[in-house]
Amino acid sequence: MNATAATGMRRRTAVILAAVIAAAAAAASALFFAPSSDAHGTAIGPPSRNYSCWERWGHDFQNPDMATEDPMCWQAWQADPNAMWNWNGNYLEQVGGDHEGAIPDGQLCSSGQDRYAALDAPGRWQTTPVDQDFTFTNHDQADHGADYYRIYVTEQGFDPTTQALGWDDLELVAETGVIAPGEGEPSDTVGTLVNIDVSAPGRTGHHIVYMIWQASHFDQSFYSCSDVYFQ
Ligand SMILES: [Cu+2]
Repeated sequence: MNATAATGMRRRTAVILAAVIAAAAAAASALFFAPSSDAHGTAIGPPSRNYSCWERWGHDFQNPDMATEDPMCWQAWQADPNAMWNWNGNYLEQVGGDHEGAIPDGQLCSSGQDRYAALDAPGRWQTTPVDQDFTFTNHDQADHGADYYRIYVTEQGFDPTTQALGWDDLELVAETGVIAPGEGEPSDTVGTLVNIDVSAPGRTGHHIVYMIWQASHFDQSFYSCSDVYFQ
């Protein structure tokens, strides 16, 4: 082999290596950021249980410190890491608007899906501090738009640390009409952030904010539980 051929060989090897590294990086980042072809969404402010656990621990989900520092996230990651990577996939299809018929009491946070069942567990989920008036933000990653959003907050007296959430525990505090695809604040990643003003007076301490997002591209209904602390 002459010197030119050897250089060419090294170059080809470098190109192949670069491609392999790029593919590996893409595979790794797919774990952290759901690909846009499969994009859906969830509440990011205050963050849903699964989004919150993914944000804090997604890069470090096998860290045993989580068991003591953030035990509800720990039990959720232990139950089904794959569900936690799919933080944006907590939805049902073809519910036909009958959310209460589709989701049994005690299973609202998982929308009745086995793989998200750990999200229904009562306990000391980490909370986001809020005032009685706050802005609720959903990340609509694929610009599905909405037929409507319904935002609920638990009644005063409900205790998320000991009770699983039922429909009777909720008060409807905000509802929107149709939101067109892309209407809202552009996200710095993909899709749109939809901000909804919420007012939930008369509450103190740990509560759950429950979202129903009826997407408009298809009969696809998203559900989420966000833990908040009214101060
Ligand atoms: Cu979707």
